Amino acid sequence: MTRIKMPIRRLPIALALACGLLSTAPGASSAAQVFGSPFTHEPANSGECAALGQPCTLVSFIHPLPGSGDPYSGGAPSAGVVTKVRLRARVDDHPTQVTFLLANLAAGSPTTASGSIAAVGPTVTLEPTEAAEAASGETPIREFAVRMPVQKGQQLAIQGTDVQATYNQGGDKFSFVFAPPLAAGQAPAPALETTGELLIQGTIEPDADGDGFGDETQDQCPTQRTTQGPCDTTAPIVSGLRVRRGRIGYTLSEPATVILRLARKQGRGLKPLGKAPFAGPGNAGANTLRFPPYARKLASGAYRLSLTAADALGNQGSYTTGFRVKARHRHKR
Ligand SMILES: [Ca+2]
Ligand SMILES: [Ca+2]
Ligand SMILES: [Ca+2]
Repeated sequence: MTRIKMPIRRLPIALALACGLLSTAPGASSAAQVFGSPFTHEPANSGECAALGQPCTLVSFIHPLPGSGDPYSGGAPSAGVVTKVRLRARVDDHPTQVTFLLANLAAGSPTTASGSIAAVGPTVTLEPTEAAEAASGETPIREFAVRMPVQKGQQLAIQGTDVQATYNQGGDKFSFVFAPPLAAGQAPAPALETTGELLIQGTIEPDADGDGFGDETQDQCPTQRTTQGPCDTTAPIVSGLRVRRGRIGYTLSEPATVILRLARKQGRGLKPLGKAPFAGPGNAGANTLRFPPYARKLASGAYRLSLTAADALGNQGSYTTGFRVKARHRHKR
């Protein structure tokens, strides 16, 4: 569990801008964006779920914008992956658990809304905060690594039983309370009531390849959906390409799409055989196939077989081999 200090309210506006905290302009983004609570407040009059005596879901609706404090209800400013959430929650005597969520929220008015779960993040245990509050005078802001694919406009949410993470002062209707809690995969449910600002903030990273991993800290290859490790830039390696007794054989270093072409040598040139290249099996390891029907009775002469092997990412390598067809002699007795 990481505890961080984020004295955002003391940041000058220019610095907050530089940090992306005022990211109100939605749309495609090429850098991480921070959205949600600016943490200008401490939890107050919170503990909605405990008051209801049952688990509940708290979904963000409005957060004050950093600096101006203007209400903003746009949720996530862009699509991508939420890679971190920060929560300012007071926890009394006993550790308590909270689950991070993203929700689709349709607010009909400031007091009515329906909500459904869009993504489920981790469930974490929050330790009591009394000692930290006594030492620093503030409820700590805790940061958690998450991986929640997000669409523009979705809202940060939490689910728990006994967490005090709202600033419920002055009658602000900034969040919606769902009890019973929202369940993943269920149709939108109506909110039970409203409450104050949910003190939660998220970091969205772009996800250019749409693999569900944030491109700045979770995905080493933002151009390839099939990998989160280093990019695959290697073409399949073909070994043992040969023709023997009417069969073609080769070994591939990785699965590939294999295209073969057959040509007959004529003088210094090559004359393609058949109208189109033909496909071969593309398994990693040994592969064999017969010649296509038009090439099963080849005239005597010299031939060239070329093979192109491409992996799923388009890395491709080309190989050739030559072979001869000898004239068949008829022996008369
Ligand atoms: Ca990605
Ligand atoms: Ca990737
Ligand atoms: Ca490869």
